[in-house]
Amino acid sequence: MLRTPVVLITGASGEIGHGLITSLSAHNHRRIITLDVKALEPDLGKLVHQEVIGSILDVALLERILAEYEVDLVFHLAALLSTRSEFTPMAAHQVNVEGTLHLLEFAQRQGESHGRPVVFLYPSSIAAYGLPDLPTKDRAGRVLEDDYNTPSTMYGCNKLYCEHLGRYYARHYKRLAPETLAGKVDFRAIRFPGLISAVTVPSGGTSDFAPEMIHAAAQGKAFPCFARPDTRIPFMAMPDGVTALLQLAAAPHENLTRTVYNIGAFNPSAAEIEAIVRKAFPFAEISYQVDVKRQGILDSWPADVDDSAARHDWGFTPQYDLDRAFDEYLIPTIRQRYR
Ligand code: AKB
Repeated sequence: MLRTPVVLITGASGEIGHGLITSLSAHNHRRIITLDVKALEPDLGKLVHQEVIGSILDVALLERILAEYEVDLVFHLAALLSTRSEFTPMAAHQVNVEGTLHLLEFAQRQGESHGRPVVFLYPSSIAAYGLPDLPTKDRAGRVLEDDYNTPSTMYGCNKLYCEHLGRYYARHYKRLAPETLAGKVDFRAIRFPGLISAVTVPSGGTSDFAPEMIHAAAQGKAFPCFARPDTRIPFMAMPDGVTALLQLAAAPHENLTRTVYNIGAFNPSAAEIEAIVRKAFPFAEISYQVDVKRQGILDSWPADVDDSAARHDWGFTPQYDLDRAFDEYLIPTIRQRYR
């Protein structure tokens, strides 16, 4: 029996999945299979060929997908984010590391069975960095991919290790076997900054203070911000994040000089975000109730990233700078949403 070629999206009901499914179904001819423990919103569910409800840790389920479909593109989005992972480090390791290992092995087996490399897109994070203190963060400025790779969160450790696992599968898998088995997984990772979506609200992350502030203001809810006003990390509008994943997936393999790429768009402080939000929603009730422990995580993340490799190798160019992101995407869409 001929298997059908498809794209597989894990963690599809999360924030990135939302935009990715919409974009993929509009522009890509492959059928979409999703795998998530949570059901998709009904409107999104209509855009996919099959919605599999289940866990990436369920090997039997992955076997069934392997038997039925010819997967040649994977977006492995399933993960527990940084704040959530600090409360449940064992669960984080299971989902973020063991889950990724299962998916890499699944992609390897797919590649071996249909004879073409499986392009494997992995959203890593600025959490893979760990700056030891604020003076170092100030001095470091725009960090390169290989600098400060000493994360201080479970999530960051998980992401950094999975970047290495992906590189291992792509370049060195079973290197002592008589035949060459590496290269069946074409692993490509993006270190995402905090993503801000106008249509979904994040949960379990530490960069969440920014999207939470905007969504709370639009709903007329008071927002006690858990980050200090001078907190500065990189952010990006969700449509640019989704476009970046699709662009990297489509990039010719020979153009890629690395397996992991930084991407950035803007990096306002919490106070600068507050000022923009207040301009749009003058009655916003924003105060600061700093959570010293979560702040410690934010302080360990870089203030900005150097994304010249992504710009050079696969033409990454964000469409939304800070002003455009707020004026043309976030504020109008969010206003509409809570009308
Ligand atoms: C988080 O805050 O955990 C995520 C991330 C920066 O990866 N949004």
